Amino acid sequence: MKDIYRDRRNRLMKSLGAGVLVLPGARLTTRNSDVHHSFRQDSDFFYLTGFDEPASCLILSHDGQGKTESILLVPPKNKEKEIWDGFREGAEGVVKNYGVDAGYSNEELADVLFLKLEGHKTLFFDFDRDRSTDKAIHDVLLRFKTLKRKNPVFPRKIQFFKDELGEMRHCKSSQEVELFKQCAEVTRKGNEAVMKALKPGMYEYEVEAILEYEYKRHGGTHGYGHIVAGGYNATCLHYHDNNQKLEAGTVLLIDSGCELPHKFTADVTRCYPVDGKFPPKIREIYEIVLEANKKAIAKCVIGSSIREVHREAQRVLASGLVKLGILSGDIDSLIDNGELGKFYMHGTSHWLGMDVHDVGRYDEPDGSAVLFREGMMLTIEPGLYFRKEYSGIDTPYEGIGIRIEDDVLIGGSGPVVLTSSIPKEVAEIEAIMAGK
Ligand SMILES: [Mn+2]
Repeated sequence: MKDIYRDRRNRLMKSLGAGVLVLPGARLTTRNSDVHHSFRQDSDFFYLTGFDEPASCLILSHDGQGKTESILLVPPKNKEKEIWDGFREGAEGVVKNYGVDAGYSNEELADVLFLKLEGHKTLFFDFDRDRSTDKAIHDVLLRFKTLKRKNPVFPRKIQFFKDELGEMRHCKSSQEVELFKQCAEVTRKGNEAVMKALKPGMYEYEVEAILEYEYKRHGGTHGYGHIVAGGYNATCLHYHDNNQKLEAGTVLLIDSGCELPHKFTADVTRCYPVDGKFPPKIREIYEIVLEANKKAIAKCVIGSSIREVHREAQRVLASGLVKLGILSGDIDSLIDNGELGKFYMHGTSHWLGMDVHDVGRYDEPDGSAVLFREGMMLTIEPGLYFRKEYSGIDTPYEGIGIRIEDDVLIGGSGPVVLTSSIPKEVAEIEAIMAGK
């Protein structure tokens, strides 16, 4: 893996050109009192380093002739701190084990910045990632500016690099796709365990515990908060209370994905009947959403776009609502005039990778849609949500919320559904839940 990270750093600097780049990692954040939230490294930082300790900083430089240098500033070795909080690589460890050219203590940031920025005309830096690094950059530039000696060469130009890095992360290599498949497989195991355990009277948090148990015992965790929404709760798009009892005759919506230590995460939504059999009214809605899911997936080909995919999903959903007699009129008009939006109020897709809502642009500078290229990964997640409070329309489907979400790779010869092993056909789900 060392070589992968080094290669990414070199590619980034070669695409940016001459200059020096500063990228802080994530810090621990307080949960309460002196307790911290569990640490999650910043995805950009991890993508370039593979390094998982908090309060670290990466400095990359490129001399414009093709020579690059990588430096990591990390928590210093400290016997007492390590007794309490665990092992630290320290400045020497990161050179040895993470393939950077030099390591320093993060306490030396001000001086290392002064040393490493000198001689460079361009600083690649995104403000607002980390307040104290913002201040360190401000202070070091001020230090150069007020230097007594004549004309020191220091960066007088600051260039944001988030877009260039985002472009790199956007198209996944075949190796990255393989890593992602591991997330999809553990997520499948979580879903399978839920299907086997689900029964009326269980609580949403028990289902959440099953998912987390499967992810944890495979070395992972959740890539975002589990949405475990029984019955009516599924009409809340990002429901997260996960504390209600599951009733027979309802459906449980699970939107959850496993993140593994390489930081890729799956993002999958499935709906399971609590008592093992889809009630007819819910099934009518389920089949419409499933058709939208499949037809939208079919549009995931090179040269298409998230806009086209979304339109396709919207058309299927609007047609379905017309057939059920809930909406009436021309399909495209129902989409454009917001009628469909009363029941389908979110997008169909987002990019997917090391962040569940991954980096990558959605629009070109001229306002046109970014077209699919090989290696892009996205979600397909159409849904329908019936809540009079939102729609102002009485329907026989009040309280039903269905979403079916898969993770799709834009392949050279068509869409590759990376989560295809997680059942979504009604018959298949019912058979598994019946123990067949
Ligand atoms: Mn999603």
